[in-house]
Amino acid sequence: MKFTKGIRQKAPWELKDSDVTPEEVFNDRRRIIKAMGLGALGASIPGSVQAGIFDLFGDKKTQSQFITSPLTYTSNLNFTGNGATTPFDKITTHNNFYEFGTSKQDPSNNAQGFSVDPWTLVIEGEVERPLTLDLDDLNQLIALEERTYRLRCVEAWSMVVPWVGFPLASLLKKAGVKSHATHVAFETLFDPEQMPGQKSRLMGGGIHYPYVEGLTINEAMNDLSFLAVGLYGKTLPPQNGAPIRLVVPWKYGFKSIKSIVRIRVMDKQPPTSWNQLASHEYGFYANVNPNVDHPRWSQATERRIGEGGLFSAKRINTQMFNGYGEQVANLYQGLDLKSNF
Ligand SMILES: Nc1nc2c(c(=O)[nH]1)N[C@H]1C(S)=C(S)[C@@H](COP(=O)(O)O)O[C@H]1N2
Ligand SMILES: [Mo]
Repeated sequence: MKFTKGIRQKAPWELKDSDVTPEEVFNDRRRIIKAMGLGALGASIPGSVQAGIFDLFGDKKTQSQFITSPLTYTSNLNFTGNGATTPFDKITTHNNFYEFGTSKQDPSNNAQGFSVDPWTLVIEGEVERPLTLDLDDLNQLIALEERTYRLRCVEAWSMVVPWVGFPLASLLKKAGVKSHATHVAFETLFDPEQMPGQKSRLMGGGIHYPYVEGLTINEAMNDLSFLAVGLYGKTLPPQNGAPIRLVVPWKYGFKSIKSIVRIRVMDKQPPTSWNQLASHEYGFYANVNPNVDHPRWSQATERRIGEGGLFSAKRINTQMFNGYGEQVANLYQGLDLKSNF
């Protein structure tokens, strides 16, 4: 829960269908109110507030405004996005990263001081060779490739993101998964000094931190499961999950855990943050499925961020497995996708 200038901002688990659909309109309305306030006050307003009026015309943020550095990679031609890539300024200013606050603008505003150097990622548990990787290892241990994937949030919005990274399976193979392993657990950094949402239950949306996620071993070894260290050719901006985050494009966005410090191979299903918060609404599998509605809203369509007009985003049909069924449908043969959501 968050209060912004008297307007109560609801967390996703509180939203109703009528709340979810006009989110962009809601945000634009807030900007207009801000802008109208400015009009009434005239020239006497301070510069920081004045910035609000330019928001109305699109607060474009460029790559140079975030601390990112160029990466060396090759383009994977199987995942090019066919030119439909969401603009950089949308991908980096419309975020979910509750460690930095629950509104879409909070992460880009509050995460800029987030320090990821030094960083340690451990791969442990049911593996032959546990690994401890530092920041340089993340960008150099495995050859980087660019893959443009669709990202579909459970809140019914989506983007198309040109990630840079490597398959999760490549890393797991380096560690050597033991034959009886069944699942992989992921954990985000816990650092309340750097992540204000971890200090305040109100700001952190009620999640029990650290944020945790998980996959079955077969999902983790699927070629689509990707560890991203960059987007648009450069290292990840903090709000997108620097220095390394998971991307599981056939599942709802909350599975794509950010700023990972621990990967633990396990022999049982691990707990996951959104499932812990509201188990009747967010399952372990969380496969994108237009035929299974969220208890409070439809999943049949989605708003494609950055496409459409100033006050709306283009609405398109949601695809089964977010359109990646050819690569992953075989993982779920015999599983009832309605009850195993
Ligand atoms: N640690 C952590 N990871 C997270 C989240 C979060 O709040 N904390 N939000 C998730 C959700 S709901 C989505 S939709 C995606 C959004 O990724 P993006 O901001 O890069 O678009 O990140 C996911 N990973
Ligand atoms: Mo999401």
